[in-house]
Amino acid sequence: MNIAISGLSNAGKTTIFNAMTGLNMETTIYPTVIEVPHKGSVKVPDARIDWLSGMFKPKKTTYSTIEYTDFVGITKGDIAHNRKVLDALRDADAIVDVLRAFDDQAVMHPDNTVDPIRDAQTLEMELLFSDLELIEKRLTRMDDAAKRGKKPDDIEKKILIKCKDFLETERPLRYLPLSAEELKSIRHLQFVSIKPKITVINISEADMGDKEVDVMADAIAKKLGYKREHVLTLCGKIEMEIGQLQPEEARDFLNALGIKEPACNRLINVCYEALELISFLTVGEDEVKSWTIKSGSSALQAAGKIHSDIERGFIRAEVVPYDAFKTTGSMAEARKHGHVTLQGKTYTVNDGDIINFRFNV
Ligand SMILES: Nc1nc2c(ncn2[C@@H]2O[C@H](COP(=O)(O)OP(=O)(O)OP(=O)(O)O)[C@@H](O)[C@H]2O)c(=O)[nH]1
Ligand SMILES: [Mg+2]
Repeated sequence: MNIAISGLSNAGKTTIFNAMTGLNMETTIYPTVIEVPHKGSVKVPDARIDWLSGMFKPKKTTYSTIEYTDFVGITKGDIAHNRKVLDALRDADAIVDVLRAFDDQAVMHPDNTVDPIRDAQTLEMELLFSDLELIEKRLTRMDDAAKRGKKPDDIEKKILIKCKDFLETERPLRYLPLSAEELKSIRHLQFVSIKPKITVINISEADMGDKEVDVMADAIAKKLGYKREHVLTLCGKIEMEIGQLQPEEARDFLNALGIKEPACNRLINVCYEALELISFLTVGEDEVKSWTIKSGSSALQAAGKIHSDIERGFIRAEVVPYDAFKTTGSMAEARKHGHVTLQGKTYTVNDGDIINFRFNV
């Protein structure tokens, strides 16, 4: 899973990237110039994998991973610059907008004042403009080709016009209902406003724990039409410090500040929720591993995630829910208590299912 961190310059993107990854990229009080985006991978913490690993003592324990990308800021009205910035996040599964809400005279704001709602609107509009530009170019190219005698792809053209009309009402494509077929026919264009969006409000150290912060998050969610759960508040500066600490020290620091959970974990949870992802688990003496799949996936799709051979030769999936397994303590006991079931290809996988695939190639 690839998550792109986006925002205006100096919003705290790199600070938050560091907080999420534990890396230590340079943060500056002026807009940064980098040619290549920062990338960093982190493992997705999963207490179930911790426990299963302790139990099976496998040679290898593998957690799911998330890759974060951090690049330069989006600039209001600068289509050419934004094209470059947005091209770097075309592969991302979701966009995290960082909105500046912290006060610091020393850190310049591209629009001079701190106003997270305005900035959220700016960022959304720049995504719309970028997608509109892409559609217009594509339509012109199709018309030119038609003039040269090439038969236009009427289906694609119709969907492009539908998207264009929607964008012109100033709404991002993620809210346009499209059929699976329509989505497939425009996938190659890699629209940016179609990607799920998560918002991080970067607050001042002094505002941590302040009720006003929740009021601000409510207002942003309402104004932009975001799900409230997809709007997080955190103090980038403090979270970055936490990210640099050893786990033990981090825990003491979090306790002292009254922070229940570090923002890196909170953001991962929101990403899973926003992208409708779940995990299934495989266990054994060799490896205990977590696999990330779309919620609603079938056993056959889960098998394909592991290997195309397992998908092709699928016979049955032996499934035991993690909680049931944990209470019984062993596969034999789980079986005895009837927690292990045999499922076919169309079984809908649940979060936390421990699956053993029987297959034949
Ligand atoms: N006080 C305070 N300062 C912060 C916070 N987050 C970031 N900053 C400061 O704001 C400045 C900009 O932070 P960066 O993380 O470099 O911002 P950016 O969005 O990556 O900026 P560009 O890459 O230049 O677009 C730095 O001096 C940070 O230390 C915060 O939560 N509180
Ligand atoms: Mg930066």
